[in-house]
Amino acid sequence: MSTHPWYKSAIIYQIYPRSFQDTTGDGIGDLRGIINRLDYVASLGITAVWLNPVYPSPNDDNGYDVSDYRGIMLEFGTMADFDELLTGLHARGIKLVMDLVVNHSSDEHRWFQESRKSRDNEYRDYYHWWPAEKGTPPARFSYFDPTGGWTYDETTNAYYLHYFGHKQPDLNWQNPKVREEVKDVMRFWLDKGVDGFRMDAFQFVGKDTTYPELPPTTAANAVAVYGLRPEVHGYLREIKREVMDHYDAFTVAEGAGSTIQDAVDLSSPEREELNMVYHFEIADYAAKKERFDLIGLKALFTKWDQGLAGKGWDSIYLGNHDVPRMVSKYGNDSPEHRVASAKCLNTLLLTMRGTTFTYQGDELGMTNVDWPTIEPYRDLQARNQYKTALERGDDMNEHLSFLNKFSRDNARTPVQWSDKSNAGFTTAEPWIGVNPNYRSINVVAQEADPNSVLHHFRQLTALRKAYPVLVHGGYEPILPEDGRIFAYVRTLDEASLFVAMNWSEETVDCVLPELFVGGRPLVDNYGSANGEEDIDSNEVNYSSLNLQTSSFCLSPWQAVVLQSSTPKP
Ligand code: TEU
Repeated sequence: MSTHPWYKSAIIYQIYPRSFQDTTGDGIGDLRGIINRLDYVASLGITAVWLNPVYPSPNDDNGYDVSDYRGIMLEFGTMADFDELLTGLHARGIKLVMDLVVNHSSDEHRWFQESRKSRDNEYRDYYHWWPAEKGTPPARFSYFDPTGGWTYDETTNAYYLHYFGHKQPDLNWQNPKVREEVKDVMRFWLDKGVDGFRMDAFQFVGKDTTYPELPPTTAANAVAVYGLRPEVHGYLREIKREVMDHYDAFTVAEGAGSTIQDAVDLSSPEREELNMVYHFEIADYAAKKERFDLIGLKALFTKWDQGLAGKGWDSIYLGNHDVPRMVSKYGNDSPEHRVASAKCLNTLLLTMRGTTFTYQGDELGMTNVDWPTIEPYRDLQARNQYKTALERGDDMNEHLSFLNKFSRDNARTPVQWSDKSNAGFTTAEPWIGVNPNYRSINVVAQEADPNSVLHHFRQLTALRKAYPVLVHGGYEPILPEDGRIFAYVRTLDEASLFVAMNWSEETVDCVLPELFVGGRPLVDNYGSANGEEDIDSNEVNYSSLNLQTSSFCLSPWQAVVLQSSTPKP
């Protein structure tokens, strides 16, 4: 009997409902769409779903601007649909993690509508206000508003603070009433039976309400300057004690502060704050470089693993709704290498220590888009960045190729279900364009192909469930200075697995640690899986692997998981 809490071994699948499946013919995904696809979701072998926000919202930031924390967005359906979804997931043994967006609300939330009415309104202190007679407020950065983090509001002649868009005013967490409201919202969903929360942008909830001058801030240093003020730890402990301790549910905060110590403080069990962190260092690392460097990337994985080992708990992810498609960013999305490299990246995700998160479509190897103009972009961040670049007089072709690589919309194109019109996502005009490669990259095609990214993904989830060493075991990097091979040994008691991946387009030789000479491959992305996901009865053709000597050969983007020659006791 494992003494580990369930969320550590959870295999989480992230659903961005707007782009998952439309059933009402309005071009927008909905809860019924997810309900209709539950058998597919379960077939992936995942054990939990993280649902991006489904609450009522004017959708300035696609649901990250919540106008009612206890409702369901009209386009997505009704509370009855939500209840049916939750029941359907639980019936399949799948947990549900909600997105909790409480650093800010929408400016259309009743609290803000009240707050802006007058300076003595009972909701005034739910938000951060700066009276205009004090002059211009001290500069604050906004992720989405190029004019800055304060917006002037005429009604009361004052500015309100927003670290994100101007329709996303930041809540004032120093006000105990705000914290009570949030705890009540959490209880509302927990009482319905949800199994956890992903707490959006939570590291930013603490603010110094004397509003001092702060160092100049950009996206690059916003976390260091604004993130994780000391009081945030207290807020988290309050939530844990007063809410989470009364349910079998977990919390993960988006963001992990700036240092490993921050992450340890947030996620170590003794401190009673969060159950795990979700840091940005790996996602941000590759975002900055034209072609990232594998040695650096491996060093980051090692740093985080070793920093949290035995102390805290990490999330493992390469994709989400805020970053480009993983196969385009870390792999190689050309027709020749897409399949192998997507499988390779999934091998990493499902063999690292931590709780693993897969973003919808990554189980298919969906890719970035390639849009020639700004018109198809929907994300307010992309549109604002474009406007700013235009005003600055930047080379707009260059800027568009930047957006093609890095925009959040890359991840938000609809899930590619089939080669039918609009990829089977909708019968109407989709809210955001479908990636034209849906004709070849889609679920129907991959179900029929035993060598697809999809079938390989299922092999990996089965593997992770069968080998707890992959979740809990120690991690020892092999060949850390090699620029093409990403390899490590995972060890737990007597169990030992060797993961070796070739992150390049060349054939390379890889060392085979002694323990694995004569060992057995459990998964190989070059082997034929025959559509069979049961690891033990899997008849895989591993003829390409010779494991009899102290080195072996890996083909381009080949990724294998090997079991040691000494059998597990
Ligand atoms: O993202 C917030 C967020 O913190 C990121 O912008 C982060 O700061 C950046 O990637 C650091 O490099 C969350 C949601 O995931 C996003 O979709 C929302 O737009 C945003 O919060 C506002 O709610």
